[in-house]
Amino acid sequence: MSLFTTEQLAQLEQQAIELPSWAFGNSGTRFKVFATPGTPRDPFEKIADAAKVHEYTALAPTVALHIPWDKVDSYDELRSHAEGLGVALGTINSNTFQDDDYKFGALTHEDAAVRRKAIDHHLECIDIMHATGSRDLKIWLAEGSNYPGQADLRGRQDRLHESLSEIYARLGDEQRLVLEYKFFEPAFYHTDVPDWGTSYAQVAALGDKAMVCLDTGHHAPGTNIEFIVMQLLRLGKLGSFDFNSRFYADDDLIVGAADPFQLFRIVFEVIRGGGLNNPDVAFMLDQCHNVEDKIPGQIRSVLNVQEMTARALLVDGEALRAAQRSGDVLEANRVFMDAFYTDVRPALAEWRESRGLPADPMAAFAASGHLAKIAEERVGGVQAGWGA
Ligand code: AOS
Ligand code: ZN
Ligand code: ZN
Repeated sequence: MSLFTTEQLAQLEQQAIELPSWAFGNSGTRFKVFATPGTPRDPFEKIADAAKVHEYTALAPTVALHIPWDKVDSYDELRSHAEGLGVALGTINSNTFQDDDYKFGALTHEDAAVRRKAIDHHLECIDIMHATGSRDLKIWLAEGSNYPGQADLRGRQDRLHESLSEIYARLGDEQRLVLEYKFFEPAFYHTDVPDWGTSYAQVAALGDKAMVCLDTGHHAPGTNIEFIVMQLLRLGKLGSFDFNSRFYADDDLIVGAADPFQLFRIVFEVIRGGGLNNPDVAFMLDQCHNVEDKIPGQIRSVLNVQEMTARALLVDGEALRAAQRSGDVLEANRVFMDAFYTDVRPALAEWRESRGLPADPMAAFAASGHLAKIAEERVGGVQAGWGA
């Protein structure tokens, strides 16, 4: 007897997680970036690596790009390259955090010329989205200030609205803007989009095609993230997740590694709020693999999301509601924890095999010798990094 019902298996089969192209490049801390042989040298190779993750798991059919890191001469060519490998191009991430001009802001800058440059960058991203067939433009802003008094907080919020309005007006009918929030870093006193409330206020003022992006690493320690997930779903404004895990700050570690229970609680609220396999809610990863191999790092990540989704699907909703209604605190908690403590791995392995996938994608990938093969093939050129 399978652990899962047919309906639960159907949910698991539909699950799709978007991979970030930058996860396949070399990354590190401000102290050192460790290079790995075989690291992609261009966006084409990053997509080939992402396609491997999908090949072994059937969980990652799309790849998010970052502009300018993934700029190419022909997006048609990049698109057919991806399609030829069985994946599609996904979210386009903008970048207004690397130019000297943006030292004091981009979309919020006091100087109209700098704002113009930042807005134009986003309009270029929308043009690229038409070529790549992407739906979402994801905006994360590195804007803020370090010292009290340094910036006019209110003026910046007003300019942000004006800039976003111009970008929003350029979106096609099927396109969306997702605005990510982050409570600190690179600025340390204030950030212009620090929390879900600010992101919500800004996107609500734009219209239906603007949504909030929730990066799990962008909250103060102790924040109840699943509550935010519930609220945004309730408001119809949860556009996407950037999944990763953290111990201290924005660590960008493998999702589910630091706190699998938190991931379980988040996915439970996603299911409760109708967000699972709902095209309006994109599941993306936003991670860096500093010391571990990148392709298996991504395989581990999507499997972690799948495992916690499988566990969350096992919560006995009726029993939970009955306990909640009758005020049976300990029974409600038992029902919830029973699902969390269920080891779904053997059942998932069996189910994968029944679909022609490897029972253990990590082991199958390791046995394929693919990492050694790309290390040998990808010589010459410059390895991609977080930022190139
Ligand atoms: C930055 O902290 C954000 O998480 C961004 O989503 C992302 O890491 C960056 O934009 C890479 O594209
Ligand atoms: Zn992010
Ligand atoms: Zn981040």
